[in-house]
Amino acid sequence: MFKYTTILVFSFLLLVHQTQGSDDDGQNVWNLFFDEEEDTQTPNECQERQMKNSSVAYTHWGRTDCTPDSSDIVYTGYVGGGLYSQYGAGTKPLCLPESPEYNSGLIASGSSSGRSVVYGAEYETGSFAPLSGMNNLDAVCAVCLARGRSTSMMIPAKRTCPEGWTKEYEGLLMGSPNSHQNGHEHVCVDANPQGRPSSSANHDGFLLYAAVGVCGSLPCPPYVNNDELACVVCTW
Ligand SMILES: [Ca+2]
Repeated sequence: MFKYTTILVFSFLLLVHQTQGSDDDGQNVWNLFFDEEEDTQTPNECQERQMKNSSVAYTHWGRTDCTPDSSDIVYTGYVGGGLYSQYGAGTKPLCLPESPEYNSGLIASGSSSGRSVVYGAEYETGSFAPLSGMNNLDAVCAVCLARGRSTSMMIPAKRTCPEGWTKEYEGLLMGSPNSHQNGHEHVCVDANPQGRPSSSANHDGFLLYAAVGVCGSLPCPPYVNNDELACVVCTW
């Protein structure tokens, strides 16, 4: 039965090829089964060419450098966002450049009234022993360009990337505590963070706290109640 079915399918494809051999659709059907290439590039060469033409930017939170031999610095800056104690403050962390440019045509009163107010960020790690020395330092950042890659992702609660992905950096998942009015996004801050030099004054602003997982709707094991969550940023 299989033998006759095979002959029947082969005859049909041969007919398609003969009657529509010059037609693209017919050729595509033929190529699908017989793996004929329309050009001389192998699939690997084609993929390599596409990858060389692609690149992706990601933010390296907590440091002003990028992964050596993997990514190039686009710009460095300071982490910023909404004030921790204000409802409605911005919830997405910003990587503000070291050299801002202002448009004089779009500046009015110099007042924060009726504006969305952006603050610098501090690490709030006074009660988190591994990074207690960073407490109150202003958080820095870098935007990095990963050449030859096309996408990036942050994986919470991981230190390693899936097979085939490039690890850009690993770090500590940080966010805002439950008690703050300004609940902001979690970010993956480098495991060896830097602070802006001479920025240890406690100004507050957009605040970064270590994030922990809580058992319940999160299964334990494998998660551990109240343990700080790692994170990793990967590119492909
Ligand atoms: Ca502070």
